[in-house]
Amino acid sequence: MRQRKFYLLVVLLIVIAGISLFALKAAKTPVAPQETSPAVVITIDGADYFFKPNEIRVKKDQKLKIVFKNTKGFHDFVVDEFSVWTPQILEGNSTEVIFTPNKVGVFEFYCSVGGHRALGMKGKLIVE
Ligand SMILES: [Cu+2]
Repeated sequence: MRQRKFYLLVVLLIVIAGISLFALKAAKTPVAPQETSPAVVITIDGADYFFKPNEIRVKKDQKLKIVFKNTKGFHDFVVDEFSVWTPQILEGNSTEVIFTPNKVGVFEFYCSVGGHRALGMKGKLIVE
């Protein structure tokens, strides 16, 4: 009987130790891994009906942050191949989009509002 009590005590201690270790490990695990690679920031102005600059040259797999500033009209910034699509914004506002071009080539960026693309509101994203 005495041996049985001792056995139960040992099992209980092992269980408590296990729970404590698990709790300690859980507390030390970071909530989310931090994104460390910095983005190259490119500012593009948009107006009726052009982008400035209208040519961007970047490196493949380099993270980009496009800051799109609308200086006149109602526009957005779109690159189909990389699923980039900012909100459509009013004159005087700006918006941002972050993406990483993962293929080499020349891709068109454009404004998807009305017929703006056909009116010349487009440019080239050159990925090298
Ligand atoms: Cu536009």
